[in-house]
Amino acid sequence: MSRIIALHAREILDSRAQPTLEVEVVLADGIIARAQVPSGASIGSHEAIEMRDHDATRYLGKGVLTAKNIVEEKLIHVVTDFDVTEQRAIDYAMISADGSDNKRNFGANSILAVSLAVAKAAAVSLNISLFRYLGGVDAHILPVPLMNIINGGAHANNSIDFQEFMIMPLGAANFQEAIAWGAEVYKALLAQLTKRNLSTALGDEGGFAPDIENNRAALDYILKAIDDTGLKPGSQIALALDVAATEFYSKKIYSFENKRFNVGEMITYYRSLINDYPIVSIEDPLAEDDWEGWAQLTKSLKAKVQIVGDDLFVTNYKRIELGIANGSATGLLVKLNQIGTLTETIQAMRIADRAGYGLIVSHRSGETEDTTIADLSVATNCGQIKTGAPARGERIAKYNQLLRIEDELGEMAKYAGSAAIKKF
Ligand code: 2PG
Ligand code: MG
Repeated sequence: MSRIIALHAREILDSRAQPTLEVEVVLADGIIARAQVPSGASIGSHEAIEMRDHDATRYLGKGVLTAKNIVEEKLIHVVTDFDVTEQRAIDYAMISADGSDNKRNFGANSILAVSLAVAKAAAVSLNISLFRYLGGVDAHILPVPLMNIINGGAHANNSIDFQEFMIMPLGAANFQEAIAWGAEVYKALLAQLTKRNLSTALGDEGGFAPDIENNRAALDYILKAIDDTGLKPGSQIALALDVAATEFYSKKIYSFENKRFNVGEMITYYRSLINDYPIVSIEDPLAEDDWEGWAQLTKSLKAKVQIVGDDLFVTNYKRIELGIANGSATGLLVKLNQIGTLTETIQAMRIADRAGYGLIVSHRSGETEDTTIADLSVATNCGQIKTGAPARGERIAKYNQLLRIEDELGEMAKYAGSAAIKKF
């Protein structure tokens, strides 16, 4: 038993030179644990609200000193004297103190930073790993990494309209091999781009951001890179996309590559991509409020690919329930800061899981060295994690943590592999 006695909050930097919040929880037994929160670029309009200073004289208005003060002056009174293992009660106390439906009063960043630091402090206090604390005795499945190796859309200033082109090492024997394969393909892609005099500059998530003609060309480069490694596209390394289609949707029309598509034409376009490339997962293929389109697309493509809702669901159980009723998507992207507490995130995952959805725990494009999502992915046995390229410190921090967890689990560790993709 250990009670919370203090909170320290700090404005730190994320991976994009933008401030973010870090919080330390102090327990009566002297234990201190720290968590840091990430931040998105392609933010869904239904996400919980980030508290920013809007003081144009600092950090272009993006400072988080207000959030820091909320933690140290308001949330401290909410969490003081709770036993650190009372996660659910602590999270709901913060939710009710905020009092809004989207955490706009205290900010999802303030609340989440405390929520995650509390969980980490509890694990330290109990002297067990975070994934074991969160997941209990059955936590043992290492997720398939969705490694984003070509960046476009809002994550890069290149010519590619889709946001993320990812590889999934489905056929690896274990997580360690999955990482090795991912890194080998990444290096082979670097060589391919270099050979063609294309830019090897990186986007926000560590993937390359070359100026290439179109989405198909990006997929072709990745296939060539896989080929160069001697691995088999499809069975060993499959492909995944995050279209982030809200970014190019307006008035019922999707505009990209200088063309205009209605929903029916989008479905036809995706069907042709799926026929030509070993794509097993497509995230946000349509816009965040195009419910009708999502139902239509899910019906026609669910037998072929996992269809993942990110901006659609924003890790919010109400929107997930709407989606289940509406026949939208077959997978949930899980982002802690879209909803703002650990408890609500786990609830959202459980609801989606019960409906048979695939689950992908995810980073944000603006990240820190915090590795909580790695532990969460194993704790929930969810089978998939999306945390960027196998490059850049804030991305590999998560992959390296998963390597440590695999090590700690030893013989008990099981790599999700192709079973991670649910069949419909
Ligand atoms: C996404 C994420 C993470 P952002 O759209 O899935 O890859 O991007 O954090 O910018 O919303
Ligand atoms: Mg997304």
